[in-house]
Order: sequence, then C-alpha cells, then structure tokens
Amino acid sequence: MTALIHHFDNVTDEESPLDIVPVAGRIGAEIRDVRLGGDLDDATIAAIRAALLRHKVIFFRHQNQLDDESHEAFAARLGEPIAHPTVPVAEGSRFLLELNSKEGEAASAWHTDITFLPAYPSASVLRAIVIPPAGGDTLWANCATAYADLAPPLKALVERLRAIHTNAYDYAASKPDASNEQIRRHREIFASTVYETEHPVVHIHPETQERVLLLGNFVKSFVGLGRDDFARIFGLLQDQITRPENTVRWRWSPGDVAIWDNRATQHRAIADFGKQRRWLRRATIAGSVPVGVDGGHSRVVKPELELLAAE
Ligand SMILES: O=C(O)CCC(=O)C(=O)O
Ligand SMILES: [Fe+2]
Repeated sequence: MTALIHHFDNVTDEESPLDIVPVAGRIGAEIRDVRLGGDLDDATIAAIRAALLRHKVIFFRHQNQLDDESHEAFAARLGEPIAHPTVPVAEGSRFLLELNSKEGEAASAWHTDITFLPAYPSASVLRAIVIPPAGGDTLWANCATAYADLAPPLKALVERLRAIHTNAYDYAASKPDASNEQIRRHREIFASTVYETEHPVVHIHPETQERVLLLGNFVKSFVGLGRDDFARIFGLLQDQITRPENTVRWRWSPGDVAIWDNRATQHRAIADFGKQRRWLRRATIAGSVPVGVDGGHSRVVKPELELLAAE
C-alpha cells in the first residue's frame, strides 16, 4: 500500500476517532462531532488531548449547551483548572476569566497566557458568549514551526537566550489608544502583584518534545543583553512567530469554543470591532515549569518569596 504523501504540516491523524478538519496549513483544526461537557467519556477526552497536541489550537462550533458550570466541568477533564493570579474570577464562576469588552478593549498584543509565572498554563479553553456581527476574530501562531524555520545559526543563538517575563509590562506602550482608565485598571488589577520569571527562549515541549519559542508580550528583556539588542532580536523572533504562514484565524460565533496548547502557541485578539459588545470566558489549565535545550529550568525572579522566607 502506498503511504499518502502530505505536503503540509497540519495533517489530521487518520487514526483519530474524531471528525477533524484542519483550518490553516500549519496550525488549527475544527473538531466537528463532539458535544463538550464534563460528562464526556475518557476515550473522547484522550482524543481531544491528542488533537490539541497535534494541531495546537482546536475549535468546536456552536457549543451553546455550555454554561459556566459545564465549561468549568469540561476544562477540569483536561487538567487542573486555575484562576488568574491577579484578575478576580468572572462573576458566578469558580475559576473563569472574564473577557467582556464594552469599550473596544481586547488582548490585541501577541502573547502566551500568564508566562510571567514559572509553571505557566498548559492550555486555555475559551468560550464565546456574545460576538459582534463582524470583527473580533482571534489569531494563533505556531511557535514550533517558527523555531523550526529559523536558520541554524539563529537556532544556536536563541537556544542560549533566556528572557524575563513580567505582568508589569508597559501596557500604555503596547496600547497607544488605551484610556487613562484602562491604564489605571491594568496597574491596579492585572499588575497588583508584580511577577517576574526567567524562561529559556527555546523550551522543550513536555509532551511532544518539540523545540518551541517561548516569547510574547510579557517579555521585557533578555538576560545579559542591552535594551537595543534585546529589542532587535525580540522583534526578529516575534516577526518570525507571527508570519501569516505560522498562523490561523478564527471567526467566532456565539457558543464556539477554542482550546489552545499554551506551551506551543501565541495568540491575540483583533481589536477591529469598535464599541460593539464582545464577551468570552476562559478556563485555564495548570502547566509545568519549562525546560530549555540545555536542561535548565525556568526560575522565579519576583516575588522574592524564597529570600523573604529565609529572613
Ligand atoms: O479575546 C481574545 O480573542 C483572546 C483573549 C485572550 O488572550 C485569552 O483568552 O487568553
Ligand atoms: Fe490570552
């Protein structure tokens, strides 16, 4: 029997019991025959996890049966759910993050969720509740193909770099249109406790063993590099990650669910929906401490709990 020859990376596993349709050539797939909830059988959960590792972001349309409780119950089947370290949980939920936009605000800078912590989340489960008639799509990028495409000398450079990630990044600089109220809220809520973590710029994915670029909007510096060299190299790598070839874009309908492998992707919202209502809620799944190519783990910089405890 002749094996099928595939000419793109984002190929469906023909052994999967699920109906999986790739969306873009290198990342993203829609899963068509599943009704999400906490009561799914173990085989389906295992197949969803396998599809997530393979496609990096998976989409389920029209899961309008989900409410906060069943969204949380489903997320808990994928791992240990965690609340955001600084943002209060969405009203009426146990651990969901509220993304309810009334003034056009959206997470429109490329990022990986909560990388300012050492054991940052392994996955996020985002459910759309109200979506504008047009606009407000979300983009994801494949940080493994981005690494794989780097020229060998650049790979050698980035494998030795370590980056400082923080939630106290310059919000106003990354959002020039932000109102004073948004800047104040960012400082008072999002950065109420300042976290800093040093991560390897290339980490080994704990489940697929792929080499993956770990960067995004929470990065403020590279260890041992000055500001200008940091800015140029960071820009080069972010440009590589966000090349259209490495991305997928989802046009939401209310009830749609996206799950991404937060250890292998970055994402951003597209803030093109003016002041129309756009409302989503996100469940977040705990992850592990990354390991670099040299075997070195990530480490906490702030808060300096160990130092305080030693005093
Ligand atoms: O609003 C979006 O499209 C993405 C929001 C986001 O960054 C997240 O849910 O982690
Ligand atoms: Fe995010």
